[in-house]
Amino acid sequence: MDNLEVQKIFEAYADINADFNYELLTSGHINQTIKVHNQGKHFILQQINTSVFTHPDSIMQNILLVNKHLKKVHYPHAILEAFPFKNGEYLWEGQWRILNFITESQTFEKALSKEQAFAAAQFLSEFHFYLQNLDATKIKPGLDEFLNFGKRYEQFQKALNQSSEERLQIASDEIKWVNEHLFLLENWLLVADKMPIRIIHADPKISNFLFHNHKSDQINALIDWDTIMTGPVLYDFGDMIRSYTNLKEEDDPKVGKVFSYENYLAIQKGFLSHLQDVLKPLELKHMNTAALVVVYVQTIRFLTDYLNDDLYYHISYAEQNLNRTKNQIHLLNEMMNKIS
Ligand code: GN1
Ligand code: MG
Repeated sequence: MDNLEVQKIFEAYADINADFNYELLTSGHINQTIKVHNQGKHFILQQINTSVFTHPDSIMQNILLVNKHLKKVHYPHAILEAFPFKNGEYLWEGQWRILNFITESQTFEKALSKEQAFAAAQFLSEFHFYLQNLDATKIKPGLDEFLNFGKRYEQFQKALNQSSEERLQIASDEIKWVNEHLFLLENWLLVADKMPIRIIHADPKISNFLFHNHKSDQINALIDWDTIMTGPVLYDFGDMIRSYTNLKEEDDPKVGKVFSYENYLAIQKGFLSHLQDVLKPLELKHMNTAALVVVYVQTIRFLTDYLNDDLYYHISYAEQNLNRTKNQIHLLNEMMNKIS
């Protein structure tokens, strides 16, 4: 991505001033994100990875729909705004978009404290509370089979058949571990079909929360709405647990002191803060099952991608997907000692 290309795309949105400059933001694993400064203001210019998000139009429609609904119900926090290009379209060349940059914020890659974890879970809970009256049938499918966990396991099996001997050898311990813990997936599948279908965020990992730039346990906004879809709301709970209880970076392969049980309890409390009376008994009963399966599925996804020679997630070094796998396994091993 060179200077001229960024300028050319941004120019399709606005005239460029002398103060124009930009920087790449590198935390996401899928899309390419650029922070642009122009005419005294900041914007996000983002290239949607269309091999992952095969229906970018649907994603943009979902974002506009959720934005409109949250404004209508007076949601009290900053939200994602998408801006049209000069030609009136929300996507340029089918893949570039302009979003608002939410100022005075900072992001984290792992939680600092249980207070921070609680605040984030409360924030997500409130997000769901305000979304509950939005008609779920209006949400367009943007990502095929994202929540089909059985298929994730099939894709793992397929990768085992197609992978190089070398990677199969290097990852043999992790492959064995995944096969020995299939019961985590089976436990979830026993109840999954009975879960209410709601609108979910589907990617509430810590780096998708914008925290106040001076107060690390105050949240300005929940961003990255690309995965907004319909499904079990416990997926969001599970993914928060996955991200906010992990005391190490997502690709730290070291064993020991990975899982924070106090963060787990804080997230549970925060998640229920606005949803205690909204959730059905079946949902309340299976929070642990969901937390365990979401980490298990993420383990499978990282391992599958390693076996497939890193086709899906961006990597910055060769073993990163394997290290991500190891980290999820250590997290899950510690989680299983505390919850079941
Ligand atoms: C991906 O793109 P990003 O970094 O927000 C992935 C999530 C994973 C996450 C793991 C569309 O999210 O499902 O949980 O990485 N998004 C997609 O960090 O696959
Ligand atoms: Mg995402």
